[in-house]
Amino acid sequence: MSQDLQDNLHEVLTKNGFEHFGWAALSPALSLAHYESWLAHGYNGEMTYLERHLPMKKDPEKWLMSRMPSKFGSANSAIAVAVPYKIGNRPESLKSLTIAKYARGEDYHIWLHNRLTTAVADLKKQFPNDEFLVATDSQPILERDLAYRAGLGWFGKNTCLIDQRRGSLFLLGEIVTTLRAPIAGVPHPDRCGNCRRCIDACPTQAIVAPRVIDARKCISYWTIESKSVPPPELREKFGAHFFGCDICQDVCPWNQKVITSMPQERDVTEQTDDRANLIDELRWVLESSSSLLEKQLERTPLSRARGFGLKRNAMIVCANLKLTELRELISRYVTDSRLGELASWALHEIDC
Ligand code: B12
Ligand code: SF4
Ligand code: SF4
Repeated sequence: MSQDLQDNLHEVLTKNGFEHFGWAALSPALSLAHYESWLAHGYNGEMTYLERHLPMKKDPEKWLMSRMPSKFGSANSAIAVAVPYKIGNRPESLKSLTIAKYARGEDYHIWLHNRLTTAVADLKKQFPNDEFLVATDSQPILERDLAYRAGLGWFGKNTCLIDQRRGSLFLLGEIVTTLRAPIAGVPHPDRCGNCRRCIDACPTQAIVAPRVIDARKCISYWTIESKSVPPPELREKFGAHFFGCDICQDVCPWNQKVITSMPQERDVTEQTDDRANLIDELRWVLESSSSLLEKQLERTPLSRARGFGLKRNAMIVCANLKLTELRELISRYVTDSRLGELASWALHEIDC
């Protein structure tokens, strides 16, 4: 890549607020075998779209030919970006619930996508004969693999991509392009060493081996992705978690400085004086119709769980924190075809 090209790209990306980025060829992914074995074990649970994505992840160039105009040639590389979470601006209605840090504001599928799209508009001015496609968890790309090869971090034992200075509390995005990028990033060495804090701290033992998560045991999966109800033996391990989980990142030594510099939010448990607010918020979730919840939480990551998932999550928190104040409200769900069993379990947990 010529120095001019590199300088131009650098200028456009920094102007658009990116400061942690790198280049990688689209393929070959280094961890495809790991991904295939993960799917073969069934660790993806209900996320069957990850099985459908396998052929596209194996051969991204071929698949991208159908997504990008071929008059510019074929896409062969990508700019990978890592962007810190945007914390704050929680929905007014949900100030006290335990929500993963990445989800405490506007949905990154919107704000990060928009920021990348603006950068692409600038790139297009500088490189009118090339094509660019924006992705952030929106295309069948092995994002951690691409970012690793672009030199943005190493694969932690919690599977997250970690950077020595920035930790892992960041999101990944890509600009796939027809621009030739012969200089790939330099992959980070593994800096986990003998540490296993994340593995030991996971309340559900979802990290079944270093760098392998069984999503079917993971709180993040159950509270965000799943369309079902978790098995009873897992529920009590969710504690106060309402949406997502950060435990295996919060305990990571590489995140300690980053966490201290973030706006501090108290996680609400039964010990805090925020209990009344927490109860009000859970009451709002359980009382509102699914369509109202989805409308009110539109443009936030929480909308992904839909009304069903939010009510499911609320009942588990109520049970784990023994919120007797919400007993009557939960009992209304006992005859619900999807949530009935969970409601009965929650009532039992609250009473015992
Ligand atoms: C499915 C998914 C999940 C699932 C499964 C996660 C998992 N670890 O398997 C669930 C719902 C549990 C989940 C949870 C979370 N997710 Co998620 N998730 C995804 C998604 C859509 C696909 C990931 C995937 O393919 N998983 C399958 C496994 C096999 O792959 P993997 O987890 O990426 O792990 C790779 C490496 O570990 C590597 N690897 C492992 N061992 C080895 C060894 C060698 C030698 C090599 C070379 C590679 C290697 O191979 C794997 C495949 O590339 C990506 C977006 C995307 N399109 O990639 C986001 C993504 C991974 N998630 C993200 C986030 C933020 C989260 C949460 C933090 C959200 C939260 N707070 O609740 C948690 C973190 C939990 C965790 N510790 O991973 C970010 C991660 C950013 C980062 N710094 O790494 C991503 C990249 C989304 C984004 N665009 O920013 N997620
Ligand atoms: S996100 Fe939570 S439940 Fe999932 S592996 Fe990490 S600590 Fe375990
Ligand atoms: S907690 Fe330790 S083992 Fe886990 S990702 Fe961080 S450094 Fe690696």
